[in-house]
Amino acid sequence: MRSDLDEFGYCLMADALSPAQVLEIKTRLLDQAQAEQRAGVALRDGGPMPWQKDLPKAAPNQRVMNLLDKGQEFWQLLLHPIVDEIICHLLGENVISSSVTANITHPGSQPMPLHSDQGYVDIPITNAVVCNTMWMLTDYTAENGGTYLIPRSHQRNRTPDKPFDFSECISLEGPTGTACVFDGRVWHGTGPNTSLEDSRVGLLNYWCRPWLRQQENMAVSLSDETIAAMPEALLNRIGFRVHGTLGNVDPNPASTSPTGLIDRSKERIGRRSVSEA
Ligand SMILES: O=C(O)CCC(=O)C(=O)O
Repeated sequence: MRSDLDEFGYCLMADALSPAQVLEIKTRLLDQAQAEQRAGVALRDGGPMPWQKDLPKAAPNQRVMNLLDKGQEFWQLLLHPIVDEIICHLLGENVISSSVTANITHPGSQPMPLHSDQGYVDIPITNAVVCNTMWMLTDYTAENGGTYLIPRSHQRNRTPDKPFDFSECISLEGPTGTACVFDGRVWHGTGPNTSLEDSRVGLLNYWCRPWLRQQENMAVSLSDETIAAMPEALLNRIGFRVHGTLGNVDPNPASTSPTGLIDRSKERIGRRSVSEA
């Protein structure tokens, strides 16, 4: 897997999740997705571009954000052996989670423009600073929205100049339970779902080097209850750790443990409360 990732910019792991893990994670995800639909806050995606006026306007896909706060079922993905073995190989041992989200494609969706997941890095982009793990919670096929990806495009050192030219793309395919890790420089995007009734359920673990700003603002997006319940190994992986001089809270040892882990519950020494002021 490591040599595939280096050479092709992506690698696949069969049976990365057991059927029981898939069931547990997918059940919680689909419940959440339905609840967001009922509440009228579902995040829709996969519609046509503004200039594609001849296509149906609907955006059939659904994104579900901020999953770490929406169920403990998702936590295991950040502690999976793939992190130490593959993600750390690419981004170093102090890698942190940038976001945990889902992308569910439904029939009739359009392809996402091709992009690199580190398009915000100045050109030429010579090193990976992020990567993604796509967890396939259903079978992935070329018809149901299997991710479009251009093998070896991580070596091009730039972002796509023709984001709607899919001629070099392969479709990521694999049975339920497969994981795909892809380098942040690889050109890719959600494939179109041309099937009649086959939805594709994918969960994305976006990872970054520990000095890069995370996609999700974990310190704000996670509830106090979630943070209090998370094991230390998980807090380590979501950025609740000082890295060099970055991500600091206060050099005062009251707020960081001897291992450098930030403990929000510890008293801030010398703090005057707002009500006292
Ligand atoms: O869901 C997919 O197949 C890919 C999603 C993607 O490329 C993205 O969210 O940036």
